[in-house]
Amino acid sequence: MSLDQFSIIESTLREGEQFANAFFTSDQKVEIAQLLDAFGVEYLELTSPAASPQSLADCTRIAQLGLRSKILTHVRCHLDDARLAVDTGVDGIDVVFGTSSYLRQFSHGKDIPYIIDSAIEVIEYIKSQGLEARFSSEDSFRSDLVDLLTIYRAVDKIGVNRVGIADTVGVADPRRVYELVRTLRGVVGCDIEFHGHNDTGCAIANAYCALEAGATHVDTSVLGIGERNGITPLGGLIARMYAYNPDAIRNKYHLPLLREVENYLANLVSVDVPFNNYITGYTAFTHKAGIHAKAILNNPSTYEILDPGDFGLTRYIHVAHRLTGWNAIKERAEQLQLNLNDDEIKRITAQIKALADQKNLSLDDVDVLLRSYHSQRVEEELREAVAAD
Ligand code: HCA
Ligand code: CU
Repeated sequence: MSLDQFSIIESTLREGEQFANAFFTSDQKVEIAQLLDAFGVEYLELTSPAASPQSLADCTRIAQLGLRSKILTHVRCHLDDARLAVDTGVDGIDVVFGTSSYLRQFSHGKDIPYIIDSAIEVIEYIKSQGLEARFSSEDSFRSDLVDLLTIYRAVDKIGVNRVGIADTVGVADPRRVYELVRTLRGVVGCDIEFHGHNDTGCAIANAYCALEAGATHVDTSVLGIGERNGITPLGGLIARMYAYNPDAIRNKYHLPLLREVENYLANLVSVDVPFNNYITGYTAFTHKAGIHAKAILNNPSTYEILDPGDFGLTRYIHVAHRLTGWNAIKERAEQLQLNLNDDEIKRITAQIKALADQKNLSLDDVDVLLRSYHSQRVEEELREAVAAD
C-alpha cells in the first residue's frame, strides 16, 4: 500500500522558487539541497534550466553534488527544454503540460492529440537518454476526465516512469483526489505523483488521500512555499505520515533536522514559522488546561500523537493561568526542587487561579508564589524545631 511506501519529491527549489519572497543565490540553493538530502527526501526538484542562465548553472551544479536524493528538473513539454535538462546531468525530468479547458483556451491553445504527440516525443527522448521521465497535467482537476485518462494511458504505454496529478489552483478536496487517483490507478501501471496547492487548506489531506488511493509520490516544499500560498508543506506531510506510522517515518527521515531546514528557509524568504506550524510551531507541544497537563504528565500519549523528542523538541506545560491544575503546579514545584505537600500545592493553585483572573501571570509569578510558600514552611519548621529543643 502506498501509505507504507511513498517518496517525497521536495520542490522547494522549483515550486518554492515561485514563492513571492524567494530569490535564492546559487550557494543558498546548494545549502537547501544539502539540508534536504540530509533530512532524507527521496527526490529534489529543481527549476527548469530553460528559465534563466543562472537556473541552468545551478541545476548543473546541484546535479553534480553527488547527493543521495535523486535530482529532477521540471520543464515544459518541449524538446528544446528537455535537451537542456538532459545536459545538466539530472537523474530525471518532470514534464508538465496544461490540459484544462482554461489553459487550452486561454494559455497555449493546443488540442489533446497535439498534447499527446508532444508528450510522446519528449518522453521518448528523455527515456532514450537513460533518464527517469514523468508527465503531468497542470490543473488536472479542471481537465476533462476522458482527456486526462487518454493522455495518461498513451504515455504509460510508451514507458513513462510516472504520471502526475496537479491541483494547480487548490480546488480539489480529499474525496475528489481519492476518486481521481483511484480511477487513474486502474488505468496506468506506472507510478503516480500528486502535487497539490493549498488555497483552501486541503493540501496535506489531499496528498494523504492520493497516497491512500494508490499514488506513490508526493510533492512538498519547506513551509509549503510556492505560488500564492503554496503547496503541501514538508513538515505537515511528515506529521500526517508519522501519525499513520511513526516507526516508518522515524526510520526513513532524519526528523531532528526538520526545524533547522524550516528555520533556514524562513530566514531566507523573510517569513516567520507560524505559531501553529505542524511539529515546529512554537505552540505545537504546549499544553495548557489543567486536565490536559495532568494527563500529559502521567502519559504524554494522552494528548500527543507526535513525540516531540523524535524531532529534537521538548513539550512545554503552561502553568501560569486560570485554567491551570494542581498537578501541573506540583510538577513545577518539583522542577524547582521545592518540597511542598499536596494541600499546600492545592492552596497555591487556588491562589494562582484567583490572581490569574485579575492579571496576566508569568511563570515568574508562579515561581515567586511557590518559593514564598516554601520558605514560609521552612521557617515554620525551624521555629517548631527550636521550640521543641
Ligand atoms: C505551475 C505548475 C505546477 C506543476 C505541477 C507539476 C502546478 O506552477 O503552475 O508539475 O506536477 O501547480 O500545476 O506547479
Ligand atoms: Cu504548483
